[in-house]
Amino acid sequence: MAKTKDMTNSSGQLLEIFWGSGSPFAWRVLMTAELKSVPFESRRLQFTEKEHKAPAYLAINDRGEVPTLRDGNFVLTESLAIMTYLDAEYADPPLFGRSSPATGLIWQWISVFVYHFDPLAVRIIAPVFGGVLDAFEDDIQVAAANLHSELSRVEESVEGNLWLGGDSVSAADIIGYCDLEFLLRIVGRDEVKRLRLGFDELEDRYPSITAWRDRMTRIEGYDKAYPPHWRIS
Ligand SMILES: N[C@@H](CCC(=O)N[C@@H](CS)C(=O)NCC(=O)O)C(=O)O
Repeated sequence: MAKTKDMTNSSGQLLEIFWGSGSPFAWRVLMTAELKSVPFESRRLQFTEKEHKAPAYLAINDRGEVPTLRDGNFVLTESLAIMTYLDAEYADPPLFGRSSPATGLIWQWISVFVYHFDPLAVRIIAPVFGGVLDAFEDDIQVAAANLHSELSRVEESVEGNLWLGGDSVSAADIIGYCDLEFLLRIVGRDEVKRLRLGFDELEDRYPSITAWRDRMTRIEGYDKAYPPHWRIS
């Protein structure tokens, strides 16, 4: 039976979500939990203090990555798995589709982001974090061009529908949105802007994506899940 919003687990505890600010993977999970009004204990880990590499955390996530969910004795890693677990435990609103076509479309879009968009985005993000932009500039330009092809597909989809999976917000929107916002934050840095990757003209180039991003900011729990340190810097 799906849980109602005020239920605790069999040990009488709220489930816990371990996360770090700015992680798109953790953000997906927090957005899912907030959208569903899941009662949970927030366990924020400070990356700067290496709290995600502390022995107590490695005991539940031996990769030392966020997010992790703990529900009583049950521990789950991997953001997609956690989103699926939350959807199964807290049915309302369903984020993986109300019909077979909707479920299929949602997974199609999740796959597009996981298998196509994200690997391209990493080809830009990793050199930025590594401080090796110049050495990778040619590859960054190729990755950016391919990312624009992916964004054109998203544009076409949200031109006809409000949401990627159809007529209600779904896991595909959450995953796509968090991944896109993370990329836009990185390509918005001055040192990346000078490469002219074409993300500055987002609103003109992708008006339907712009409207979709705006819709995303109005979903239930959006503000609570927003990465807190992004509000400051
Ligand atoms: N496949 C994992 C990826 C999680 C992940 O890479 N998290 C990053 C933050 S964005 C992390 O914790 N990195 C810390 C590290 O690897 O040291 C998921 O979907 O949850």
